[in-house]
Amino acid sequence: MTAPAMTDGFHLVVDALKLNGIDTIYGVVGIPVTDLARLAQAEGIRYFGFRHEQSAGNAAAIAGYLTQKPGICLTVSAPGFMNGLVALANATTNCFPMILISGSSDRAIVDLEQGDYEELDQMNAAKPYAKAAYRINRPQDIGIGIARAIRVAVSGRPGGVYLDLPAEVLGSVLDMEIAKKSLIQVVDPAPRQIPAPDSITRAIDLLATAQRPLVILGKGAAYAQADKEIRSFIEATHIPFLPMSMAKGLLPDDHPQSVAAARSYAISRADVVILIGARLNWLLSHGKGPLWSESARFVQVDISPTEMDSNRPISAPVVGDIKSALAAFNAALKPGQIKPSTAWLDSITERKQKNVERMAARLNADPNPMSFASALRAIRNALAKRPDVYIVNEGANTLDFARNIIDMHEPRRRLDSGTWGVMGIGMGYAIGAAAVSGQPVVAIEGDSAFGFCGMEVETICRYQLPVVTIIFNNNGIYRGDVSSGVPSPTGLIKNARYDKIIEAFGGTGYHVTDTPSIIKALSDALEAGKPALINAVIDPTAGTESGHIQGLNPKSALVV
Ligand code: ADP
Ligand code: TZD
Ligand code: MG
Repeated sequence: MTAPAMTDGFHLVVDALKLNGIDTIYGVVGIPVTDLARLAQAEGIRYFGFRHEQSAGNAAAIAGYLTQKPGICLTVSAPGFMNGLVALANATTNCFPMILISGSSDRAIVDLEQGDYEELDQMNAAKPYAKAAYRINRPQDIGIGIARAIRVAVSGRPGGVYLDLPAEVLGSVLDMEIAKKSLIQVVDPAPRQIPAPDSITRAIDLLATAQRPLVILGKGAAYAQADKEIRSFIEATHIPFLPMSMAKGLLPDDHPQSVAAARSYAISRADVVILIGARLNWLLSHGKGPLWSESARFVQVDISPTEMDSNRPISAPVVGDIKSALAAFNAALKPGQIKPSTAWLDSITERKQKNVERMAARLNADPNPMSFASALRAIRNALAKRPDVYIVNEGANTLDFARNIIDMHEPRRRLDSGTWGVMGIGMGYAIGAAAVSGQPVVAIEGDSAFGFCGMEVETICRYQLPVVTIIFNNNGIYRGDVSSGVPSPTGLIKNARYDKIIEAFGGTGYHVTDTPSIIKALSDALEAGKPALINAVIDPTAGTESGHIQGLNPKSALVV
């Protein structure tokens, strides 16, 4: 009698991922997952090896956002897991689907705290920061464990899932026939969630009473890939729209109905607001005064029922997925039923024009050293004919100015610090975006922000990804030190040559101090389609502390 064919945990994990259409893993290997990555690669899954798990996790999270499939991050136990956990928590906070898969040590030893190699109760550590955390304790449960992780990550409000794989399970051997039967192909992992018809009627009735309606598009709307439905609703109703940062480009920023250039004006005067995939969190001043009017009423379209009334009463909640909800709006709308007043549209146009003219003076100046605005105008000009380019953006002033100055023309092309305002997502997001799209990426980075993830420049060079990183080098967090002496808490080394970092790995570095050189460097780098880094020298006195959110920064009355 011949022995039955056998398989093991490593193979089963790879088989389960492949069966569910997972084609890419981002991670850092070591005990006990080295063979897992090796095997995945041998079996045709793309593997991107990083220098730090946080960046691998950020790449996985943004890949999830862009594809609606969970991005996979693979790490070793305890410290590797903890490094990845920040990215998992950030993904959950931003509603991005990802799965953090970490190897773990011997449970018998971990649970009695007997001091194993890389000992940590990872599943319980992950729980507060993830949408769900699971551990697979037997090889025959790998199929169901991965199926559950996928479904939880992408269904309903997307988020991060932690999946714990003990070393022992990975190495366990199993009869091939039993193993095959244990695998699960998830059917319809993110089912449509069709909103109740009466919730659509209620919302349309409310919008029909509005004189001064306003649409706010959030990154949930971008995630939903309902671009056509959203555009036709906005254009049919003529309601002015305001994109949140990552929703820029859902409709082009130069669309006549965009009120981005008159944001506070439109928000403070709107009488009925329809939120589409945007939360009334700090980024929208919680829907409260002084920015918002007391009397404004809200329609909110969101997949999460508990988002309603979280900060302000929602008069017309529409709970469902945005694609289905907007299709239902479009089907139910009668011509002319929703009609913003002419006075409202005219006053917005007038205000936009005024603001654009005021901004123009700042944008057209060409100071030496460069200001944030002048450098960004140069980047905007270099990108004018490249709507395909993904923009990654972090920093404080670098983030705030770039959000306003760099127009977006395509959906899901702007990726930034998001809901947490976190630093360090830049290189991970750039790698994830390049990996899933194959398109060029321009990462516009504050010099401090870049420092959180800068070593991933080696990863970019190793995989020869078309990523151009532009560092806004103002020698510091918000601003550089102008005096000599002990470095201040916000200061970074003066005149750093970040361009040399990429040269160490064979990429192209540019050191630029004026706007024509930025345009040339960026155009050349995009043309080459190869890893490049532009060190753009910015006036160290130009920034403001905390950028545009100074109001959130408590100041000691006693410190001079
Ligand atoms: P922004 O920061 O751009 O304002 P948020 O991250 O605050 O956006 O809000 C995104 C919202 O979108 C979340 O409340 C989330 O539940 C919701 N969401 C995500 N995907 C979908 C979807 N497919 N359909 C409906 N709502 C969604
Ligand atoms: N740590 C993390 C993980 N996230 C943060 N947001 C911060 C620290 C605090 N922080 C900000 O909020 S912005 C910022 C830090 C450190 C850096 C700003 O400096 P920068 O940008 O060089 O990136 P500018 O253009 O100089 O303002
Ligand atoms: Mg800086």
